[in-house]
Amino acid sequence: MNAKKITNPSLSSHQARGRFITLEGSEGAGKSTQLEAVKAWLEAHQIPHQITREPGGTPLSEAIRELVLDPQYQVQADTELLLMFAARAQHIHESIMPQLQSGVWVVSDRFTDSTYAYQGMARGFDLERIEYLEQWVQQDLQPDLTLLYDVPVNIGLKRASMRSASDRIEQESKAFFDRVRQGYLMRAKQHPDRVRIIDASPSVELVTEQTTHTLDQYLGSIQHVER
Ligand code: T5A
Repeated sequence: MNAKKITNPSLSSHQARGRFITLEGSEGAGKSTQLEAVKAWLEAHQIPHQITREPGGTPLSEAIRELVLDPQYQVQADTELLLMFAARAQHIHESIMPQLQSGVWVVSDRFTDSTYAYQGMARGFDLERIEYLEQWVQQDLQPDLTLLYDVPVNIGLKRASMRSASDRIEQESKAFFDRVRQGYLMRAKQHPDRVRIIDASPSVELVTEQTTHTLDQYLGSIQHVER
């Protein structure tokens, strides 16, 4: 499909002053755990920030999250994809863009790379459809930095199972999550300037070291450009 350029008036004057950082990875990769390390790093650098997540991040988007992850519903693939972008549209307009425009850094536990990995690669959705929705909902908005926590699927699923009851998507097969992992690695290959792969297999402490090192490098690179 040829994605037609769609004008979205509330995004057209996008001038992000804050930075947009996303954390990605398959189930149990340790994103939520590492979010604490990212928060501590931002606090240590006295950077004003907002921590958020997808699907979610606003009252309406959190309500959509409840619906889309609830195992009691049979959710069609189209419905799942559209709900992810519906939640995202609200999140961007109500929270992400206003924060970025006021100079606040926004850190999101998942964003559109999740859609490419889960709905695209794992469910088998035509990636051009996702690109179309992405362009519609996000216009020019892309993360400045993505930390991709990569872990073998069996380790991630074991960790996730120890944490809490499975949501609807967590009940998918190992083959599904193999495709999710490959989808993420493909995204990293396609966006080498933005996506940093972090080996999420070792202990929390070692993964945290990689996280803070990557953030230090990123800060160094933007300070160099701004100088
Ligand atoms: N989704 C989302 C889509 O399909 N499309 C989309 O567009 C979007 C945005 C969201 C679901 O929605 C899907 C993807 C997801 O299925 P979620 O809660 O954000 O759900 O995602 P989950 O991956 O389910 O979150 P998890 O909590 O399972 O994974 P995390 O956050 O990666 O892992 P975390 O930090 O909670 O850790 C899990 C357990 O492992 C331990 C932790 O203590 C915890 O018990 N752990 C470690 N143990 C050993 N060594 C380490 N290094 C560890 N790091 C963490």
